[in-house]
Amino acid sequence: MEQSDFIWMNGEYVPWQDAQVHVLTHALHYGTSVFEGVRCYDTEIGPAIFRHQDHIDRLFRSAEAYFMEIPYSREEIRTATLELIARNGLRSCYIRPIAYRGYGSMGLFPLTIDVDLTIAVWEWGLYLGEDGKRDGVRAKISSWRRISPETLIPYAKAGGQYLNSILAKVEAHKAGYDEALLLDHVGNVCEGTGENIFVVRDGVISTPPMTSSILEGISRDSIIKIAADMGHEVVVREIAADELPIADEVFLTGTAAEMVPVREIDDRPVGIGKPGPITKALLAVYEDALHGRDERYRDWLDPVPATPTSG
Ligand code: PPE
Repeated sequence: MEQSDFIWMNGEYVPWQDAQVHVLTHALHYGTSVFEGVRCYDTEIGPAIFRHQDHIDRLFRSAEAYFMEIPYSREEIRTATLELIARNGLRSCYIRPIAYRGYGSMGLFPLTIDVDLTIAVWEWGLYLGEDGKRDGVRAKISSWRRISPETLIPYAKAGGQYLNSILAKVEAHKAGYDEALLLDHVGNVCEGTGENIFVVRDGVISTPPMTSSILEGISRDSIIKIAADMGHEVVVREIAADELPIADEVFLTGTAAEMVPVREIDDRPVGIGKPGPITKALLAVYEDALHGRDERYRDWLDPVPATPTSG
């Protein structure tokens, strides 16, 4: 991976290679961590973090779901992140805050173990590649179902939960596909391994609801708002797996992946087998929003100060 100079660790700016944890860190053994994936873009108004506050709020929601008290305020995390980007001299980057049960004791009762917080920033290209974004990706419906609310907490972005995504991702990769699509525990369409899904048919855009065990994506929310502003109807509803083969267009949204058309599902072309007109039109406005080129979405940007405020 691309390294940067500093990582913020429990309040301090630590050189990249010194940002280490003990092997008996609780989260390493039991997945007791919650994290975020955020992006900073080189925008018209300088480097700026996309929907920063929304990501921080979700971090706190995830932490609460697992009884973790983050020992910093939302505002402390926000300013530390802005400062970290400035100190690393980055104009665009991926941002990974993670709160985790640290070193102290083992065993499944975690509430006595301190919660640590680190924030890392580095340059990270698109998750499913530039060509995936341009031409669309080939997806496989996974034999693994997305975690259900009966076993875990689908709305939380917690470390351990990603074993589910990893199983689906590896299965798809071994079978020669770019990405896996997971159904929920009752067989409705849920999401990709790290992206939400949208389906277009007869000009109507649909996306699964919270009750389909999705992670409530911030990119998903942005696309819903942009689509509405473009005069499209977006229907949030349960989507049967049977609807995928008859969709005109399918696309995925996520911070790491941004917005990616799906051109094939289980070896059948989606629509005409390349990114469709609604997908392309949405993508163009979304790109403008991310890069501060569309005034309507400037409020979504949290600008990074031009120079580090200290040290
Ligand atoms: N579902 C899952 C399971 C998921 O991990 C993500 C984000 C989304 C939906 C989309 O959420 P949002 O980024 O708020 O639009 N996945 C993050 C981590 C990916 C990773 O591989 O790590 C991300 O995109 O940053």
